Amino acid sequence: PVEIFRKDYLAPANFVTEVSMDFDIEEGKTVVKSDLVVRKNADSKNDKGDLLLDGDSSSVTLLSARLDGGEPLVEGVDYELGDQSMVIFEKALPKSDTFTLSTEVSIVPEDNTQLSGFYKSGPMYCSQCEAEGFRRITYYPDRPDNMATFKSVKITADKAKYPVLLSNGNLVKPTEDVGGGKHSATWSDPFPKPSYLFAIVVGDLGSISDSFTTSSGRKVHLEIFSEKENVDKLDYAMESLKNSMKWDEDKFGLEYDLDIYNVVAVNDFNMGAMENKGLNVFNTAYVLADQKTASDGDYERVEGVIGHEYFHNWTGNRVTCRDWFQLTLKEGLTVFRDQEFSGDLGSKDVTRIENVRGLRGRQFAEDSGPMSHPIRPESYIAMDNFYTATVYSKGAEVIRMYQTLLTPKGFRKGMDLYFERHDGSAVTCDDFRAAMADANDVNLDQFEKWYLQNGTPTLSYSSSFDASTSTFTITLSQSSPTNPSNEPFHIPVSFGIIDSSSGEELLPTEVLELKEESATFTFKLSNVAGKPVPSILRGFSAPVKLINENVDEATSQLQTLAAYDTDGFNRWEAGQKIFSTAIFAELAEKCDSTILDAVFATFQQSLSSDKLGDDSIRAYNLMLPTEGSLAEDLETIEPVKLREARGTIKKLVAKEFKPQFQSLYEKLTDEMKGVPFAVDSMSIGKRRLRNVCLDFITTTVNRSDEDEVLANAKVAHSHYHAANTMTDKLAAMSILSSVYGCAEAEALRDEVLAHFFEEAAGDALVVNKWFSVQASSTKPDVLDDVKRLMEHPEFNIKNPNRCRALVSVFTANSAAFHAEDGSGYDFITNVINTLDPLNPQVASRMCGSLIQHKRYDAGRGKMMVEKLKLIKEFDGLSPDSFEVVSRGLK
Ligand code: B3K
Ligand code: ZN
Repeated sequence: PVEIFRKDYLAPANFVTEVSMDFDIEEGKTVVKSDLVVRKNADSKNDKGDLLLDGDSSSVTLLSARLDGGEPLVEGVDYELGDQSMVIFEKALPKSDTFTLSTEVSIVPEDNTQLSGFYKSGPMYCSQCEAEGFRRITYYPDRPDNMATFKSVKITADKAKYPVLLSNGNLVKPTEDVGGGKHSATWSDPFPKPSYLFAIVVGDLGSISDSFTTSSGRKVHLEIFSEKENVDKLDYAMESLKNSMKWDEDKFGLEYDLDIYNVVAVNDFNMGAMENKGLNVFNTAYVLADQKTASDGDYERVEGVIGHEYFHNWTGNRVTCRDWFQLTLKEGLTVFRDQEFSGDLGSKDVTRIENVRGLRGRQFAEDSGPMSHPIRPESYIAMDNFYTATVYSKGAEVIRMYQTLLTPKGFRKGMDLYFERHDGSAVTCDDFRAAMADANDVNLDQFEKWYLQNGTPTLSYSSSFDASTSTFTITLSQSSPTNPSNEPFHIPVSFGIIDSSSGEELLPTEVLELKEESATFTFKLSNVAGKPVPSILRGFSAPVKLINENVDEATSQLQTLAAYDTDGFNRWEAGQKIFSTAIFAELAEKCDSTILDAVFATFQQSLSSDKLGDDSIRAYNLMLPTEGSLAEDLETIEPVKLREARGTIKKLVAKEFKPQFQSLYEKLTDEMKGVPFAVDSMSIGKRRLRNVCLDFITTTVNRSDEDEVLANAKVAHSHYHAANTMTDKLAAMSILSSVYGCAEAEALRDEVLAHFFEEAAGDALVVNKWFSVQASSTKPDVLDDVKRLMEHPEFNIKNPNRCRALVSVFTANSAAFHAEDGSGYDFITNVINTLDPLNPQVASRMCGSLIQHKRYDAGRGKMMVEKLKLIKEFDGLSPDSFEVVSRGLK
């Protein structure tokens, strides 16, 4: 495997500027003809003028190649073929500055299990080209800085089996019969694009359509396709699409540019969705939604991902990346845009809390392990490994910091300048930063450190108040414990001050800029009644870990913030910190009444007052931090002990507040009675809060008390059967899936699982949930269940959604996956052995479950390393898995 470095970027010696393609699809063989107009690049610093084309020889068979319509080129004389390339020698190229290369290749989409390139998914064919899949369709300079106009894409296929023929852009020649039971259609995309945005879809599909009139009055035809039986689940996606189009006009003045916007839902897909120009392809999980099959979380994801792919039309497609190292240029920015969109349509605070929970759960872990990389990586072997939480989520935080530093107005100015300068080109993260700096006339040189350095910085603070002069002093310091050689970052710290006794805000939010290792800021305060308490990093203004050096006061300060902070995010955050302090104390067997009292007081407050935010916020305030985010603050992770410690605190809370949870549960049940199903913030909030109550009500305090186990199972069982939403069903079923130790309760569990499966009636997304719920059970024998489920007729390792629903969900079930006997590690190693030859992209993600070995105790660490070594020796291991495993062994 070859490692590619950012510093080695060279513009190509030749560009393809115009493309005409012809796909002739037959069962078992698709022939692809391409005419590529090539222009020599006069500015190239390449010393050789050879025409370099990428092509994956394991997928593409070259049938012929000609230049300017001449005789077929001869291998070894005019060109050479490598494993991954075709090089046409400079001496064979015409002398003119532009010429045409015509190639004919064949591919077998039916055999493509990698789901990269052109492949078959059930009754349809579809493509996935990002990052480097186009080279599995034909020979081409498959790099994002080669932008070409795909002038004509002709598709021919069996008419009866594949009535729908789609590609990017506009339909220029509608479907017509061509004889032999076949028909064809021709598409043309007027906007130059890199090959990774190319798409083709062929199938027997149903659709819904609508239209959107842009702010300048152009009517755009919108159509969303899926397999026919799912057409009734497309309405929410369509609504979300129209909302996205409107939002981008209002917020950024960005209008859609083609006459058609097509979206296709595909069952076999490696990731979430793909922003191909005018023809988005989506994993069904992010498009289909209806009351019966989708949870509130699913609806949120549909809205978010539909928005995300739509927003790429400007941030990604109109302005794209010069090379793959710049991926965060489009991904970080587009995630930021979809987060803002979701926040504007729903609740800002809730969206922020959810995004930060996600960042901490996944990105912080990535950044502290062997896959840690800057948001703009310096090297890669398999680019697909770098579609990471760091590039996406931390990348979005970096974009958010520009906005925090420059204000939303200044950020908008920067965006405008970015498009003014770069529309239609392939650029770098430095170009983006320069646009932000120039539009606002500020210096953002130091800000580049966020692109250059990896690891999560620590931000510590200490504060004091001099009552005699009413002066508040705060000192901020930064360091990078995982990367001590890091130089200081430019960190925006949103900051305010709350009075501990009046609860009043003594200082409204200000943005402090920390550029040095350490800096001190002072504030004159007035009307101070109690102690001024600093509220730091409001809205989570930077992706750092925050540490309060005033240890003695920490808990009381957090209590003030949990009760009075005007910043919704920090109010939630304060509660979370109180809860983690208690859980860590319990883990160290040092949990005392001071911290427990603080935990109880925080719960009491959230339970008794509905003034601290809407029901969703209340729900989040009543949730303990996840095992994943707790693990991030531990030197050595002992997953079983961590689960126990968290469980202990949860039981104490459950016991203390059972009546309150019960009455809140009942109150919400009454309020929801007879109200028609809706997915607005209010309805979602009520369901979320009620299910948090359910979770505490059914928390078994004494496991050996069979009566208690049974009583709790009965509560969950009735909740399940009374439920009329997927959210409620899932909440109850998850609780039941962890029930054991009482035969009668187990019978209720099994009945619900069987009922759910039957009711799913084969609906793939619902069946995925059925697998996931069982894989995340806390039952001691969960691995046996998972192994049994691997043999279930509905399990299919080749379908990424199904595979992740069972296997990846199990690896995230930390205490079970990291079982002391190493059984979880054995299991995943076997899965990787089977999966890697079929689908390296999905397999390499699974290798990720073994690479954090340094974070675990010695016994576990050793076993994980052994497995990594074993995998590295697998015959024909993919470059994807090789890269992750090698990093894991470094
Ligand atoms: N750009 C695609 C991701 C492609 C992943 C390739 N392995 C989806 C997105 O971020 O919108
Ligand atoms: Zn994206």
